[in-house]
Amino acid sequence: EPTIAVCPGSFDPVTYGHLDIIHRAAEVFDKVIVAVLNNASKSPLFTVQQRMELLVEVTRDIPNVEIDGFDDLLVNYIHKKNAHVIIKGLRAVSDFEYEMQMASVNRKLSDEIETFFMMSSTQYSYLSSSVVKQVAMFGGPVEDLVPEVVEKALRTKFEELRK
Ligand code: COD
Repeated sequence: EPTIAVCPGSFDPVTYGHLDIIHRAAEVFDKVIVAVLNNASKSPLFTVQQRMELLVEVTRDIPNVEIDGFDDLLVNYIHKKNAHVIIKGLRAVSDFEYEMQMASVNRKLSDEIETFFMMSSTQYSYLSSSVVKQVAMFGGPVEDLVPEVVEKALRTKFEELRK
């Protein structure tokens, strides 16, 4: 039976930090599903559709990666997908406490699901979607932080918002 791992997140938008984790997970697991949360409580910059489209473009070269959206408890979604593994990236000690809590709750909700943590590559350990949005909002350079399609999408989005 193939091992399916789910990489959940907001991906608003996808960064090189996310891509690094997705690439490395795809080396280890048979299939990686990148699952975009339709999160009503955060107010996202990009729609779920736009976030998924960007992910599709930047993962085109990885054959065992699939992009999907979800709007549910993560464990319910994972059961539906016949997966048993959650992949999370850890940037700094500051991520640890929150992720530990999430992993424990998810464990309580389902004892069939295992959370795997991957350390961020050092060059991306400071990188988050929020940082990217702040830099891009003021027209700063983001080419080292996100792929070109994402850079373009950010520029278009902030131009729209300024109108
Ligand atoms: N380097 C390495 N990893 C990174 C980097 C980086 N530079 N940047 C982000 N990551 C990792 C994050 O650590 C995370 O693992 C993933 O990439 C996604 O990050 P974000 O910021 O896009 O996503 P979040 O943190 O907003 O996603 C939160 C979830 C959607 C995972 C979470 O809210 C969730 O599971 N919600 C579903 C509801 C649920 O089941 N809740 C109950 C659980 S307690």
